[in-house]
Amino acid sequence: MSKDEIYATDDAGDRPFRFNAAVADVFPDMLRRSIPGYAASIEAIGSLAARYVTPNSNCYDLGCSLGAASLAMQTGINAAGCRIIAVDNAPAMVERCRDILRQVAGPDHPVPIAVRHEDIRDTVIENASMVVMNYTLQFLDRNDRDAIIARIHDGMLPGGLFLLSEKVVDEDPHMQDLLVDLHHEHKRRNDYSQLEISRKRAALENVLVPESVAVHRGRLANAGFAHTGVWLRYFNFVSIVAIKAG
Ligand code: GEK
Repeated sequence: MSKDEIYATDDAGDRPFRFNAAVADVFPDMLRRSIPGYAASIEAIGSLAARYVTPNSNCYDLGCSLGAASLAMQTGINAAGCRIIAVDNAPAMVERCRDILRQVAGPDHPVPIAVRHEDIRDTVIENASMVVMNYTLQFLDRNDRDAIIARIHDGMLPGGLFLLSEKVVDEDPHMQDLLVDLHHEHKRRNDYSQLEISRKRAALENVLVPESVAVHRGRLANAGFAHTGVWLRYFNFVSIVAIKAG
């Protein structure tokens, strides 16, 4: 696995963060060292796929990056006649995702994965028993978030499961400061320098726009999901499940 040194070099400057080839090359290392609880979210996606994916339905991985959530779903699914649609709008991610899936899953797997180079705001969601957005909604313009969550709900089958993982902001400023500080300490333990941490923070400003857990749960309820709940929280990194009425 190549090491993430994107913000270690002197010419890293103040450029906004982008999902380009340099990021795609070091992406697994970046996620492992930067998102507390990432491995747990991928593991749970497999377990939830085993429980919630129903025969002859579609599963979506929106903002698939290198396909980790799609592979977890593919491994977990027991139901027959399903397919996974993995979507990302970064060409470097889509290209590497296709390579990885060719190597890991092969073309003859009973649950095919189709990787689409597409903006998730244009993805038609239909006949879905499971939809995953693992740390992707946070990169969408805030004005676009209600509409995509409503479309996901409307394209799901009764009893279907939506998994939404996000970096969040705590409503209590004191807690927010503490959780940000603990996250930075976690990154330092994972071998990022103070300079890399502050450069990355500046680069993500206005690119990754977090909201509170209450805002996420309110949006899911407004879209029509019958049940919502946080199943994982590690500092300000949260994963929520939302279930459509059966
Ligand atoms: C994982 N889910 O490993 N349309 C399509 N893709 C988008 C859009 C958009 N509008 N905006 C951002 N992306 C993955 C990790 S990473 C999380 C997801 C992170 C894509 C973007 O190109 C990137 O690949 C992904 O969303 C977010 O479980 O980097 O913190």
